[in-house]
Amino acid sequence: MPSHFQLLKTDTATAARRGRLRTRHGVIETPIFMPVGTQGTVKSLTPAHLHEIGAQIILGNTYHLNLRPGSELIRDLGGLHAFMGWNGPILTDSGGFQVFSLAKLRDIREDGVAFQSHLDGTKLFLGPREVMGIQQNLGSDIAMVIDECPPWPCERDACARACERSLRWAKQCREIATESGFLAAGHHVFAIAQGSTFDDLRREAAEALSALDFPGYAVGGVSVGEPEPEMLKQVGATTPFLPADKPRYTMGLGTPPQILKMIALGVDMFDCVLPSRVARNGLVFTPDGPMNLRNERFRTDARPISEEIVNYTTQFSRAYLRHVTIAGEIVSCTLLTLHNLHFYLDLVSQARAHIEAGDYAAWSRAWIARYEAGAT
Ligand code: PRF
Repeated sequence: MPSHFQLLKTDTATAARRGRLRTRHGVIETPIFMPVGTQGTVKSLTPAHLHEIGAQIILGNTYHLNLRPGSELIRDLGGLHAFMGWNGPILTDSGGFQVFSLAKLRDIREDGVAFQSHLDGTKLFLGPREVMGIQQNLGSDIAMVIDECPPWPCERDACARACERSLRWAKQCREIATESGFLAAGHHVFAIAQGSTFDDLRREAAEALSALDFPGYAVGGVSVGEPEPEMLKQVGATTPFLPADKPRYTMGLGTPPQILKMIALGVDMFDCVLPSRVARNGLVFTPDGPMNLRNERFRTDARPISEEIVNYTTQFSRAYLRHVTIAGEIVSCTLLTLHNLHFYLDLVSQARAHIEAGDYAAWSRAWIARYEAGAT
């Protein structure tokens, strides 16, 4: 059993796990949701808010932070933790995925991806050496390898080539992190298993990466446009072939029910822009489904968002929250983001308690049924 990850309990009815992951900036209780702070800030919140809602780890992004303000600048100012005033753990994505979704004129080569910045068109290149160097400059507690995420749908041949390239890049990232002392200093590097909708390619990727003995593993290439049953199938085709004693992370998802379903498949870590992004549009989560506060029916509603959930935002009436949202007041983003991220963190905290209690399957089934019955 590796010392950085401890499996405290494995559910008997599902593949859900309760674990504990040690990092240079503290311990993470899993399953966990990680708020997204792409640009060195979780949009509209301060680190004090993040502590208040119980965030244990947040995400940063190599692609964005390297373009602006630059990873050397962040390194020279003490690393990302000091730069942004967050002293808890930080996971950074490697940037490859963001090149595919954001950059102009990208060119995948055998040694990495050449692209033009979406900000000013500057020509740049990211390969294993570059992404590990940037994440080392940032001081990431968990650095991700560079991978190629095939689009959905994807031809089998193209997917197999993307998997081969991703495996090669993962090996190189691990070697670089070993040579530079990054791994020995207690930073973790997670590999990413691709394979799109092809079960055998997913299994091959998971097994080949497992043999390389990474501190943790991600399931990549899911939630890229495929329907939910397909997404669950892909995760289910990957997790059984990852080492049981290492943390597992599905990148970039999902809705509250999807998170509970992924936990049942043995996933320990999640990140998604959904709760923070929709908050900036007036949408809040409740145990009875999402609620759009812009709706006219909340104009005079004196009740809080939810009677069952207590956080800073639930002291305000729906009528007030609707008013500041419709008026375009900045505080709406802060209050609604705080609520939504607290909702996600509270959900995974309940999941942890139910895995410990041994009733995760029944609890999550009932939770999802109520959420879906209320969703309009
Ligand atoms: N790879 C990386 N980052 C990601 C993804 C991926 O496949 C996804 C896809 N769900 C989101 N973010 N490196």
